[in-house]
Amino acid sequence: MEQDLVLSVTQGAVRTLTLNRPAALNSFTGAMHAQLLAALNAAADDAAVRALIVTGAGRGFCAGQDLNDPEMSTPDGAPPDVGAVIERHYTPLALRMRSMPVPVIAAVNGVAAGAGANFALGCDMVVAARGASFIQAFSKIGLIPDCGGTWLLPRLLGRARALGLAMTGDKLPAEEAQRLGLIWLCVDDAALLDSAMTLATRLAAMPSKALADTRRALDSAALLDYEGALALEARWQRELGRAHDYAEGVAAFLEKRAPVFTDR
Ligand code: T3D
Repeated sequence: MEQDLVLSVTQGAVRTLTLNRPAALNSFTGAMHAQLLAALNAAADDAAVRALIVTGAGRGFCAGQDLNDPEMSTPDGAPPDVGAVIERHYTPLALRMRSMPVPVIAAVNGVAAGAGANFALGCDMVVAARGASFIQAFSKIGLIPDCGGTWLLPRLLGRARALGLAMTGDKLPAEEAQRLGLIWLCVDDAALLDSAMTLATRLAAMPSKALADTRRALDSAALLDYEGALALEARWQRELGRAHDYAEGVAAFLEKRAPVFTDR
């Protein structure tokens, strides 16, 4: 029987996905990747889901690639094709996270190492427990940051801190991660899931399409010059301005009532 390596629970408009291989700190196997991608696709396709939380079971968030996964062994003991593993699993995962039609919050409950750290940092907002930490573990096993790390880290931290963390592979405690601007919020361990749920519930009531487009616009503008970004803003505002949520937002403001957003 297939194990539930990713648990899915929906409360109102918020879906929570929990990585569920606690004995190995929720490290990624091919099977867990497949279940995670399926769960993300299902959340993206379900119009009733308006915000997503990802977290980990047990004491860890995710320790990156499972270094014992049979997928990494070759019959003749030759070196594995790590690039193929990245292309098969991590690239689709990172792209899926970046194209979710709803905001995604990482609730980092414990250590997030290697691709597990960058999976968390690729979410829209990261809330971490005080006891959690982030480790760019790659350099310790002769690899470079992956799962979007080379792109995310310098943008979030600046080159000096990104290189320092990636080269040393040092553990960055959650409190320090918040201070450096790597994550949104660090909270007491016991408050983690409630804090993530409060934030997710708030975002779920907001205009999903505008939030997803905000992510896409910020990422796109990072690759443009100033004029290009201004042109992008005008083009996308034109499109959003024709949609239901803008009309609803303005009407609700003028009528002094709460808006009901439905676009996705
Ligand atoms: O295939 C490729 O390599 C390509 C893809 C690369 C992407 C990557 O993510 S590369 C980076 C891979 N991850 C790591 O190198 C992290 C390895 N883990 C650690 O360094 C430590 O476990 C942590 C610092 C994350 C946590 O340390 P600690 O002391 O809190 O826990 P622990 O005792 O080391 O781990 C608890 C158990 O989880 C332990 O199993 P055991 O002895 O109780 O049976 C440990 O072996 C297991 N575990 C932790 N990380 C992994 C793992 N098992 C398999 N793969 C892991 N990555």
